[in-house]
Amino acid sequence: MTPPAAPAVLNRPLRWRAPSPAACAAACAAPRFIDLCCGESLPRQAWQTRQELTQGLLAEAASVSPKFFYNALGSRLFEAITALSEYYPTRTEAGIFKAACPQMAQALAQAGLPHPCLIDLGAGNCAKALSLIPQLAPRQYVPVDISVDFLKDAAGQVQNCFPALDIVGVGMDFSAGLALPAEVQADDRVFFYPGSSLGNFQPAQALAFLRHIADPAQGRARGLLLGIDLVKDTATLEAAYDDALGVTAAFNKNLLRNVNTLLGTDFDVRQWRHVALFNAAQSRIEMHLEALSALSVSWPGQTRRFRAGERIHTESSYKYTLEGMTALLRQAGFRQVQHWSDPQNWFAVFWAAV
Ligand code: AVJ
Repeated sequence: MTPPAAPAVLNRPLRWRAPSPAACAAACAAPRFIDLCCGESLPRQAWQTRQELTQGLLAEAASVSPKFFYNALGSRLFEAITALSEYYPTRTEAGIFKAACPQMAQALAQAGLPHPCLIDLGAGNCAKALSLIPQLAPRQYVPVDISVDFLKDAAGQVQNCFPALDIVGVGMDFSAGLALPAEVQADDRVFFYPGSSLGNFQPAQALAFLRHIADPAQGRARGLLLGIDLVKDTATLEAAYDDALGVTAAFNKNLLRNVNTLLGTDFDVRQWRHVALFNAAQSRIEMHLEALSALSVSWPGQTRRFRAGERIHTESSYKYTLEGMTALLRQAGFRQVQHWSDPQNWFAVFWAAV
């Protein structure tokens, strides 16, 4: 499949460039930004993070949550992954957006949401929302991400592209709940959860999270635009998570560097190997880090020994069927569910209205 041509704005690298007069004018309107996870310096949150990491590392089957991939370098490595030929999800989803965007806008309008408050979960570089904003015409745009500094830059770029748009950037870890700040409009909320990030939750947790979004006392969603990766042949799936250049391997190993920073562990990245496999019984890609030899890892007050070949489970990325995701959304309380997909049925974008 030929990748669709991205709008010029999506090809802009996230780096400093000499500002144009227009950009300088727009810089006067820097987006509002609320950091709820600056956290790593807030003693309580830092303590909770260390607790969570310690628990995972000391478990018999060691694990670290995939949210710890996303420090500043991790967000950049993920951005590089989305440009890999093996990683089909991003370009396939972009193709669906491009082809079906007018129909998506129509579905929102029919649901009485011609100018929604668009809440972008795990917005990252905001590239996906940038392609939809012209057609979805949000009254407010709310990019949310755990990678605070990366998101700040990206939200600033969105503001440069749409100087009049009301933007409220939110730095937060929403895996534990969606307590959005008061600056976020309460009405006409449409959640945008693209890229198949919902796949990081176990199906039961995914259901709970979808219910939380739809709950009038919590997320207050009127609708949800959800991108989901679909089950397909194992070779295609495994190549997407174990690319020839080793970018995904670097992304996986960078998690150990982030854990060193957050917890004070002494992981040596060179002692670990990237492993990606499709677990068909559970319908999920698993990523692990495997110890190349017997070793031990220490951090304040603790040590964990690993045998040669022992693994740390770092990510599960669940793959759904069209029927399975439709049923899950209905079960979560969304009444009207429809979807668009690519010709190969590799990826789907769902519109679910409450
Ligand atoms: C951001 C969770 C959707 O599971 O495909 C990419 C993360 N991990 N390559 C995915 C990821 C390895 C990605 N999500």
